[in-house]
Amino acid sequence: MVTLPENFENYEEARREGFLKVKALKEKGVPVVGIFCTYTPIELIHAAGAVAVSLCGTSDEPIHYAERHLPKNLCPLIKSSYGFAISEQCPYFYFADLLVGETTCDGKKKMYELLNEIKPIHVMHLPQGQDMDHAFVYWREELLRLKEVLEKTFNVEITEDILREEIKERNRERKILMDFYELGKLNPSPISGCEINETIEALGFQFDRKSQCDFISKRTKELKEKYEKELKSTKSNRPRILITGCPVNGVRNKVLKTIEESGADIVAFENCSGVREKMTLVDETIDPIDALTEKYLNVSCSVMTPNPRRFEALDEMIDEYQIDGVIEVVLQACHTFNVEAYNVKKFVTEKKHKPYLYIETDYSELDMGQMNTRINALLEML
Ligand code: BJ8
Repeated sequence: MVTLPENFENYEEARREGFLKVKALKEKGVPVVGIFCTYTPIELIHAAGAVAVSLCGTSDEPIHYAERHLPKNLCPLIKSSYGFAISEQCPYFYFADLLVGETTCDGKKKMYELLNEIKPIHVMHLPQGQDMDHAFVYWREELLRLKEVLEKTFNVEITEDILREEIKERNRERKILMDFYELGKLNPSPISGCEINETIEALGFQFDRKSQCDFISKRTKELKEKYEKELKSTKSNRPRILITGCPVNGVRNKVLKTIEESGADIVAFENCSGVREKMTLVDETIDPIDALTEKYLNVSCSVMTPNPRRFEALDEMIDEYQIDGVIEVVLQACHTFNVEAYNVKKFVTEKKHKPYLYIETDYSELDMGQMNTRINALLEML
Protein backbone atom coordinates (compact mmCIF):
# COMPACT_ATOMS: atom_id res chain seq x y z
CA MET A 1 0.00 0.00 0.00
CA VAL A 2 1.32 3.42 -0.93
CA THR A 3 1.73 5.80 1.99
CA LEU A 4 0.19 9.18 1.27
CA PRO A 5 -0.42 12.29 3.38
CA GLU A 6 -2.65 11.84 6.46
CA ASN A 7 -6.11 11.98 4.99
CA PHE A 8 -5.29 10.03 1.82
CA GLU A 9 -5.64 6.28 1.93
CA ASN A 10 -4.96 5.64 -1.69
CA TYR A 11 -4.65 7.19 -5.10
CA GLU A 12 -8.42 7.35 -5.74
CA GLU A 13 -8.90 9.05 -2.39
CA ALA A 14 -6.21 11.58 -3.32
CA ARG A 15 -7.94 12.29 -6.61
CA ARG A 16 -11.30 12.86 -4.91
CA GLU A 17 -9.70 15.09 -2.25
CA GLY A 18 -8.15 17.04 -5.11
CA PHE A 19 -11.59 17.89 -6.53
CA LEU A 20 -12.53 19.61 -3.27
CA LYS A 21 -9.20 21.39 -3.12
CA VAL A 22 -9.47 22.78 -6.63
CA LYS A 23 -13.05 23.88 -5.92
CA ALA A 24 -11.88 25.67 -2.78
CA LEU A 25 -9.12 27.40 -4.74
CA LYS A 26 -11.64 28.60 -7.31
CA GLU A 27 -13.88 29.94 -4.57
CA LYS A 28 -10.91 31.97 -3.29
CA GLY A 29 -10.46 33.41 -6.79
CA VAL A 30 -7.27 31.49 -7.69
CA PRO A 31 -7.15 30.90 -11.47
CA VAL A 32 -6.72 27.31 -12.71
CA VAL A 33 -4.78 26.43 -15.87
CA GLY A 34 -5.16 22.95 -17.38
CA ILE A 35 -2.00 21.52 -18.95
CA PHE A 36 -1.15 18.39 -20.97
CA CYS A 37 2.57 18.13 -21.41
CA THR A 38 6.07 18.32 -19.95
CA TYR A 39 6.96 21.13 -22.38
CA THR A 40 4.65 23.54 -20.53
CA PRO A 41 6.74 26.20 -18.73
CA ILE A 42 4.88 25.88 -15.44
CA GLU A 43 6.92 28.68 -13.88
CA LEU A 44 5.08 31.23 -16.06
CA ILE A 45 1.69 29.87 -14.93
CA HIS A 46 2.70 30.06 -11.25
CA ALA A 47 4.13 33.54 -11.78
CA ALA A 48 0.68 34.60 -13.03
CA GLY A 49 -0.74 33.56 -9.64
CA ALA A 50 -2.49 30.51 -11.12
CA VAL A 51 -2.30 26.81 -10.29
CA ALA A 52 -1.44 24.32 -13.02
CA VAL A 53 -3.36 21.06 -13.15
CA SER A 54 -2.52 18.15 -15.43
CA LEU A 55 -5.46 17.10 -17.61
CA CYS A 56 -3.77 14.09 -19.20
CA GLY A 57 -6.30 11.26 -19.05
CA THR A 58 -5.08 8.01 -17.51
CA SER A 59 -8.31 6.00 -17.51
CA ASP A 60 -10.06 3.80 -20.05
CA GLU A 61 -13.49 4.90 -18.75
CA PRO A 62 -14.14 8.02 -20.88
CA ILE A 63 -12.58 6.66 -24.08
CA HIS A 64 -15.90 5.56 -25.61
CA TYR A 65 -17.08 9.18 -25.39
CA ALA A 66 -13.95 10.37 -27.20
CA GLU A 67 -14.41 7.82 -29.95
CA ARG A 68 -17.61 9.59 -31.00
CA HIS A 69 -15.35 12.34 -32.42
CA LEU A 70 -11.87 10.86 -32.60
CA PRO A 71 -10.53 7.84 -34.50
CA LYS A 72 -10.35 4.54 -32.59
CA ASN A 73 -6.71 3.99 -33.56
CA LEU A 74 -5.46 7.05 -31.67
CA CYS A 75 -3.28 7.20 -28.56
CA PRO A 76 -5.31 6.33 -25.41
CA LEU A 77 -3.84 9.28 -23.52
CA ILE A 78 -5.30 11.68 -26.08
CA LYS A 79 -8.66 9.88 -26.21
CA SER A 80 -8.89 9.67 -22.43
CA SER A 81 -8.08 13.38 -22.00
CA TYR A 82 -10.64 14.38 -24.61
CA GLY A 83 -13.23 11.89 -23.31
CA PHE A 84 -13.02 13.38 -19.82
CA ALA A 85 -13.50 16.87 -21.29
CA ILE A 86 -16.56 16.17 -23.44
CA SER A 87 -18.30 13.88 -20.98
CA GLU A 88 -17.98 16.52 -18.22
CA GLN A 89 -16.63 13.83 -15.91
CA CYS A 90 -13.50 15.70 -14.90
CA PRO A 91 -13.90 18.46 -12.30
CA TYR A 92 -10.33 19.61 -13.03
CA PHE A 93 -11.30 20.31 -16.63
CA TYR A 94 -14.53 21.91 -15.49
CA PHE A 95 -12.75 24.30 -13.11
CA ALA A 96 -9.97 25.25 -15.56
CA ASP A 97 -10.13 28.88 -16.70
CA LEU A 98 -7.64 28.35 -19.51
CA LEU A 99 -5.96 25.38 -21.17
CA VAL A 100 -2.37 25.44 -22.41
CA GLY A 101 -1.19 22.90 -24.99
CA GLU A 102 1.84 22.49 -27.25
CA THR A 103 2.20 21.28 -30.84
CA THR A 104 3.92 18.04 -29.84
CA CYS A 105 2.47 15.00 -31.59
CA ASP A 106 -0.12 15.24 -34.38
CA GLY A 107 -2.90 13.63 -32.35
CA LYS A 108 -2.57 16.05 -29.47
CA LYS A 109 -2.38 19.21 -31.57
CA LYS A 110 -5.45 18.26 -33.61
CA MET A 111 -7.34 17.27 -30.44
CA TYR A 112 -6.64 20.78 -29.09
CA GLU A 113 -8.61 22.24 -32.01
CA LEU A 114 -11.64 20.26 -30.83
CA LEU A 115 -11.10 21.17 -27.19
CA ASN A 116 -11.02 24.84 -28.14
CA GLU A 117 -14.72 24.51 -29.00
CA ILE A 118 -15.44 23.76 -25.34
CA LYS A 119 -12.86 25.81 -23.43
CA PRO A 120 -10.32 28.49 -24.41
CA ILE A 121 -6.96 26.94 -25.19
CA HIS A 122 -3.66 28.61 -25.89
CA VAL A 123 -1.43 26.41 -28.05
CA MET A 124 2.33 26.98 -27.93
CA HIS A 125 4.10 26.14 -31.19
CA LEU A 126 7.01 23.88 -30.40
CA PRO A 127 10.02 23.67 -32.74
CA GLN A 128 10.65 20.17 -34.11
CA GLY A 129 14.37 20.14 -33.25
CA GLN A 130 16.58 21.49 -30.49
CA ASP A 131 20.06 22.24 -31.76
CA MET A 132 19.43 25.14 -34.12
CA ASP A 133 19.75 28.82 -33.20
CA HIS A 134 16.41 29.60 -34.80
CA ALA A 135 14.70 26.92 -32.64
CA PHE A 136 15.76 28.87 -29.55
CA VAL A 137 14.55 32.19 -30.99
CA TYR A 138 11.24 30.66 -32.10
CA TRP A 139 10.54 28.95 -28.75
CA ARG A 140 11.52 32.10 -26.85
CA GLU A 141 8.88 34.00 -28.80
CA GLU A 142 6.35 31.31 -27.86
CA LEU A 143 7.18 31.76 -24.17
CA LEU A 144 6.66 35.50 -24.50
CA ARG A 145 3.33 34.86 -26.26
CA LEU A 146 2.22 32.62 -23.39
CA LYS A 147 3.31 35.24 -20.86
CA GLU A 148 1.16 37.86 -22.61
CA VAL A 149 -1.86 35.54 -22.76
CA LEU A 150 -1.57 34.75 -19.05
CA GLU A 151 -1.19 38.44 -18.15
CA LYS A 152 -4.18 39.42 -20.24
CA THR A 153 -6.41 36.51 -19.17
CA PHE A 154 -5.76 36.92 -15.45
CA ASN A 155 -5.16 40.66 -15.45
CA VAL A 156 -1.74 40.43 -13.80
CA GLU A 157 1.81 41.50 -14.55
CA ILE A 158 4.47 38.80 -14.57
CA THR A 159 7.51 40.76 -13.45
CA GLU A 160 11.10 39.58 -13.80
CA ASP A 161 11.40 39.35 -10.01
CA ILE A 162 8.30 37.16 -9.63
CA LEU A 163 9.49 34.91 -12.42
CA ARG A 164 12.94 34.55 -10.86
CA GLU A 165 11.30 33.56 -7.56
CA GLU A 166 9.13 30.94 -9.29
CA ILE A 167 12.15 29.53 -11.10
CA LYS A 168 13.97 29.13 -7.77
CA GLU A 169 10.94 27.54 -6.14
CA ARG A 170 10.36 25.10 -8.99
CA ASN A 171 14.06 24.15 -9.01
CA ARG A 172 13.79 23.42 -5.30
CA GLU A 173 10.78 21.18 -5.99
CA ARG A 174 12.66 19.41 -8.82
CA LYS A 175 15.59 18.65 -6.49
CA ILE A 176 13.22 17.18 -3.88
CA LEU A 177 11.49 15.03 -6.50
CA MET A 178 14.83 13.92 -7.97
CA ASP A 179 15.98 12.83 -4.50
CA PHE A 180 12.82 10.71 -4.25
CA TYR A 181 13.27 9.15 -7.70
CA GLU A 182 16.94 8.52 -6.96
CA LEU A 183 16.01 6.20 -4.10
CA GLY A 184 15.91 3.70 -6.98
CA LYS A 185 19.71 4.00 -7.24
CA LEU A 186 20.03 2.27 -3.86
CA ASN A 187 20.55 -1.46 -4.16
CA PRO A 188 18.25 -3.05 -3.08
CA SER A 189 15.78 -0.24 -3.64
CA PRO A 190 13.77 0.64 -0.51
CA ILE A 191 10.69 1.55 -2.60
CA SER A 192 8.78 -0.15 -5.40
CA GLY A 193 8.39 1.49 -8.81
CA CYS A 194 4.60 1.30 -8.43
CA GLU A 195 4.80 3.27 -5.19
CA ILE A 196 7.03 5.91 -6.79
CA ASN A 197 4.62 6.31 -9.68
CA GLU A 198 1.45 6.32 -7.59
CA THR A 199 2.82 8.72 -4.99
CA ILE A 200 3.91 11.30 -7.55
CA GLU A 201 0.62 11.11 -9.43
CA ALA A 202 -1.50 11.33 -6.27
CA LEU A 203 0.48 14.31 -4.97
CA GLY A 204 -0.26 16.14 -8.20
CA PHE A 205 -3.83 16.50 -6.89
CA GLN A 206 -2.68 18.28 -3.74
CA PHE A 207 -2.07 21.80 -5.13
CA ASP A 208 -0.37 22.88 -1.92
CA ARG A 209 3.18 22.83 -3.21
CA LYS A 210 4.73 23.28 0.22
CA SER A 211 2.98 20.28 1.75
CA GLN A 212 3.76 18.23 -1.37
CA CYS A 213 7.46 18.98 -0.92
CA ASP A 214 7.34 18.36 2.83
CA PHE A 215 5.65 15.00 2.28
CA ILE A 216 8.15 13.87 -0.37
CA SER A 217 11.18 15.01 1.70
CA LYS A 218 9.87 13.16 4.77
CA ARG A 219 9.15 9.99 2.79
CA THR A 220 12.60 10.10 1.16
CA LYS A 221 14.26 10.50 4.56
CA GLU A 222 12.28 7.57 6.04
CA LEU A 223 13.18 5.33 3.13
CA LYS A 224 16.87 6.27 3.26
CA GLU A 225 16.87 5.39 6.96
CA LYS A 226 15.12 2.09 6.22
CA TYR A 227 17.81 1.32 3.63
CA GLU A 228 20.64 2.11 6.07
CA LYS A 229 19.12 0.08 8.93
CA GLU A 230 17.51 -2.88 7.19
CA LEU A 231 18.57 -3.26 3.59
CA LYS A 232 22.11 -2.01 3.03
CA SER A 233 23.81 -5.25 3.97
CA THR A 234 21.30 -7.48 2.16
CA LYS A 235 21.42 -8.68 -1.43
CA SER A 236 18.40 -8.88 -3.71
CA ASN A 237 18.28 -11.25 -6.67
CA ARG A 238 15.36 -9.39 -8.24
CA PRO A 239 16.32 -7.89 -11.62
CA ARG A 240 16.45 -4.08 -11.76
CA ILE A 241 14.28 -2.64 -14.53
CA LEU A 242 14.28 0.75 -16.25
CA ILE A 243 11.03 1.88 -17.87
CA THR A 244 11.29 4.15 -20.91
CA GLY A 245 8.92 5.54 -23.56
CA CYS A 246 5.46 7.12 -23.15
CA PRO A 247 3.88 8.24 -19.86
CA VAL A 248 2.77 5.15 -17.87
CA ASN A 249 0.26 6.42 -15.31
CA GLY A 250 -2.61 4.93 -17.35
CA VAL A 251 -1.01 1.47 -17.44
CA ARG A 252 0.22 1.28 -13.85
CA ASN A 253 -1.84 -1.80 -12.96
CA LYS A 254 -1.46 -3.55 -16.25
CA VAL A 255 2.27 -3.07 -16.85
CA LEU A 256 4.07 -1.79 -13.75
CA LYS A 257 2.30 -4.06 -11.24
CA THR A 258 2.72 -7.08 -13.52
CA ILE A 259 6.48 -6.48 -13.74
CA GLU A 260 6.87 -6.17 -9.98
CA GLU A 261 4.51 -9.04 -9.17
CA SER A 262 6.49 -11.20 -11.57
CA GLY A 263 9.62 -10.76 -9.47
CA ALA A 264 11.49 -7.67 -10.75
CA ASP A 265 12.04 -4.21 -9.25
CA ILE A 266 11.30 -1.11 -11.31
CA VAL A 267 13.97 1.30 -10.14
CA ALA A 268 14.01 3.99 -12.85
CA PHE A 269 11.62 5.84 -15.14
CA GLU A 270 13.07 7.53 -18.24
CA ASN A 271 9.77 9.06 -19.31
CA CYS A 272 7.39 11.93 -18.52
CA SER A 273 5.93 10.02 -15.56
CA GLY A 274 9.49 9.99 -14.23
CA VAL A 275 12.65 12.06 -14.42
CA ARG A 276 12.62 13.21 -18.06
CA GLU A 277 11.95 16.86 -17.26
CA LYS A 278 13.36 16.88 -13.74
CA MET A 279 16.95 15.93 -14.48
CA THR A 280 17.90 19.46 -15.56
CA LEU A 281 17.32 22.61 -13.55
CA VAL A 282 16.50 26.06 -14.92
CA ASP A 283 19.57 28.32 -14.93
CA GLU A 284 18.97 30.89 -12.17
CA THR A 285 21.83 33.15 -13.25
CA ILE A 286 20.66 34.35 -16.65
CA ASP A 287 17.63 36.19 -18.07
CA PRO A 288 14.61 34.16 -16.83
CA ILE A 289 12.90 33.92 -20.22
CA ASP A 290 16.16 32.75 -21.84
CA ALA A 291 16.62 30.24 -19.04
CA LEU A 292 13.09 28.82 -19.37
CA THR A 293 13.44 28.70 -23.17
CA GLU A 294 16.63 26.68 -22.91
CA LYS A 295 15.28 24.38 -20.25
CA TYR A 296 12.01 23.41 -21.93
CA LEU A 297 13.42 23.23 -25.46
CA ASN A 298 15.75 20.50 -24.20
CA VAL A 299 13.06 18.12 -22.94
CA SER A 300 14.00 14.80 -24.56
CA CYS A 301 10.65 13.68 -25.97
CA SER A 302 10.50 11.67 -29.21
CA VAL A 303 8.53 14.48 -30.87
CA MET A 304 11.95 16.15 -31.35
CA THR A 305 13.98 15.23 -34.41
CA PRO A 306 16.68 14.19 -33.86
CA ASN A 307 16.37 13.42 -30.16
CA PRO A 308 19.92 12.82 -28.86
CA ARG A 309 19.24 13.86 -25.26
CA ARG A 310 17.02 10.83 -24.67
CA PHE A 311 19.94 8.53 -25.51
CA GLU A 312 22.28 10.53 -23.27
CA ALA A 313 19.76 10.14 -20.42
CA LEU A 314 19.38 6.40 -21.06
CA ASP A 315 23.15 5.97 -21.16
CA GLU A 316 23.59 7.69 -17.81
CA MET A 317 20.58 6.09 -16.11
CA ILE A 318 21.35 2.50 -17.13
CA ASP A 319 24.75 2.85 -15.40
CA GLU A 320 23.71 4.91 -12.39
CA TYR A 321 20.66 2.81 -11.49
CA GLN A 322 22.56 -0.47 -12.18
CA ILE A 323 19.93 -1.64 -14.65
CA ASP A 324 19.58 -5.31 -15.66
CA GLY A 325 16.88 -4.85 -18.30
CA VAL A 326 14.96 -2.10 -20.14
CA ILE A 327 11.23 -2.19 -20.87
CA GLU A 328 9.93 0.34 -23.36
CA VAL A 329 6.22 1.12 -22.99
CA VAL A 330 4.64 2.72 -26.05
CA LEU A 331 1.01 3.76 -26.05
CA GLN A 332 -0.93 2.47 -29.04
CA ALA A 333 -0.64 4.73 -32.12
CA CYS A 334 2.11 6.89 -30.64
CA HIS A 335 4.13 7.10 -33.83
CA THR A 336 7.12 9.08 -32.58
CA PHE A 337 7.96 6.77 -29.66
CA ASN A 338 7.07 3.78 -31.82
CA VAL A 339 9.56 4.70 -34.56
CA GLU A 340 12.23 5.82 -32.08
CA ALA A 341 11.95 2.41 -30.37
CA TYR A 342 14.06 0.92 -33.19
CA ASN A 343 17.06 3.01 -32.17
CA VAL A 344 16.35 2.63 -28.45
CA LYS A 345 16.45 -1.16 -28.82
CA LYS A 346 19.73 -0.96 -30.79
CA PHE A 347 21.23 1.37 -28.21
CA VAL A 348 20.18 -0.76 -25.23
CA THR A 349 21.17 -4.13 -26.67
CA GLU A 350 24.23 -3.23 -28.75
CA LYS A 351 25.81 -0.34 -26.81
CA LYS A 352 24.71 -1.12 -23.26
CA HIS A 353 24.46 -4.93 -23.74
CA LYS A 354 21.22 -5.19 -21.78
CA PRO A 355 18.02 -7.11 -22.59
CA TYR A 356 15.19 -4.98 -23.97
CA LEU A 357 11.43 -5.57 -24.22
CA TYR A 358 9.06 -3.46 -26.32
CA ILE A 359 5.45 -3.28 -25.17
CA GLU A 360 2.76 -1.49 -27.17
CA THR A 361 -0.48 -1.20 -25.27
CA ASP A 362 -3.53 0.91 -24.42
CA TYR A 363 -5.59 1.57 -21.29
CA SER A 364 -7.91 -1.46 -21.70
CA GLU A 365 -7.41 -4.78 -19.91
CA LEU A 366 -7.74 -6.84 -23.08
CA ASP A 367 -4.04 -7.70 -23.42
CA MET A 368 -3.39 -8.53 -19.74
CA GLY A 369 -2.66 -12.21 -20.45
CA GLN A 370 -0.29 -11.47 -23.31
CA MET A 371 1.45 -8.83 -21.19
CA ASN A 372 2.08 -11.36 -18.43
CA THR A 373 3.60 -13.88 -20.82
CA ARG A 374 5.93 -11.38 -22.49
CA ILE A 375 7.12 -9.84 -19.23
CA ASN A 376 7.79 -13.24 -17.70
CA ALA A 377 9.70 -14.33 -20.79
CA LEU A 378 12.00 -11.29 -20.41
CA LEU A 379 12.48 -11.83 -16.69
CA GLU A 380 13.51 -15.43 -17.28
CA MET A 381 16.43 -14.14 -19.35
CA LEU A 382 17.72 -11.94 -16.51
S1 BJ8 B 1 6.89 15.63 -23.56
S2 BJ8 B 1 5.85 12.25 -23.90
S3 BJ8 B 1 3.96 14.63 -22.11
S4 BJ8 B 1 4.24 14.88 -25.68
S5 BJ8 B 1 1.92 9.15 -25.89
S6 BJ8 B 1 0.02 12.08 -26.52
S7 BJ8 B 1 3.41 11.81 -27.68
S8 BJ8 B 1 0.79 9.93 -29.15
S9 BJ8 B 1 2.23 12.15 -23.96
FE1 BJ8 B 1 3.95 13.41 -24.01
FE2 BJ8 B 1 4.73 15.89 -23.76
FE3 BJ8 B 1 6.23 14.14 -25.07
FE4 BJ8 B 1 6.00 13.97 -22.46
FE5 BJ8 B 1 1.26 11.95 -28.32
FE6 BJ8 B 1 2.63 9.75 -27.87
FE7 BJ8 B 1 0.17 9.92 -27.01
FE8 BJ8 B 1 2.06 11.39 -25.92
